[in-house]
Amino acid sequence: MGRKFFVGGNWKCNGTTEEVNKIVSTLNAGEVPSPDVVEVVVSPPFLFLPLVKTSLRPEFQVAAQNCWVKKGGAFTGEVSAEMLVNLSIPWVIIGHSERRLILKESNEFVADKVAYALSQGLKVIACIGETLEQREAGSTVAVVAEQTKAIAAKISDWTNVVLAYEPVWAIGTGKVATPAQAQEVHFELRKWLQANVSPEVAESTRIIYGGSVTAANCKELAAQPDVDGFLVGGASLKPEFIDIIKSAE
Ligand code: G2H
Repeated sequence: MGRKFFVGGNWKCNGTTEEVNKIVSTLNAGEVPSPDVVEVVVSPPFLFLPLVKTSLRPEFQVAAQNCWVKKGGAFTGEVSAEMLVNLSIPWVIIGHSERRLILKESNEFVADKVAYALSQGLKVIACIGETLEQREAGSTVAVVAEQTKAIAAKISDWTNVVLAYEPVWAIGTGKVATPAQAQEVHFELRKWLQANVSPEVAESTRIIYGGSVTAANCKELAAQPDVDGFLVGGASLKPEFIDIIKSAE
């Protein structure tokens, strides 16, 4: 079976109730391909998750942008995987580079979060990607392989994992990876999964691209054989997100 195209919208730390309602209205009115063709998941800040979940068209799903690394308890300011499950939030983004770099989340910590979230029944969008310095040093593939290896060491079932390749130098900068650059890394990641996990997991796991994806550049990226969708930041707050969803066709 082919890999179903996946489009995620990462709203990051943006939005007021009014703005959230406006984005949801735009999404609800948008003409998009059928859910057989594309899986759409939007990720508002925690506070807006219940509002978005209840007001969003039913074929679109929601994701949290993070969750705690283990069972909830005395961890001030954190939100546990159990709480997300309790509120029927099916997806969570883990290991976004903004958390890896600003909040110093290590490969191991991210991998522990992925494993714990999966163990609780959540589906995970696991983010990986190299910095500009690492790319310029020629270590892109080694860096993303190391990040993937940390996750692979802690999970055995990849069914509920989407891998998001997000080069840090392309995030929110307007400097999108070229289709060839994205394809090269996605191809290498699939090869890594084939050699180190299994050919089945390599074949079935969706590897999506994130980093300055827009309506203007998504078509060419989507045409790459190993690009199975997108994780969209800035453009997911705008009506052009509908056009990005349409790139699935
Ligand atoms: C990468 C992406 C969404 P943007 O972080 O995860 O953001 O599309 O704004 O570069």
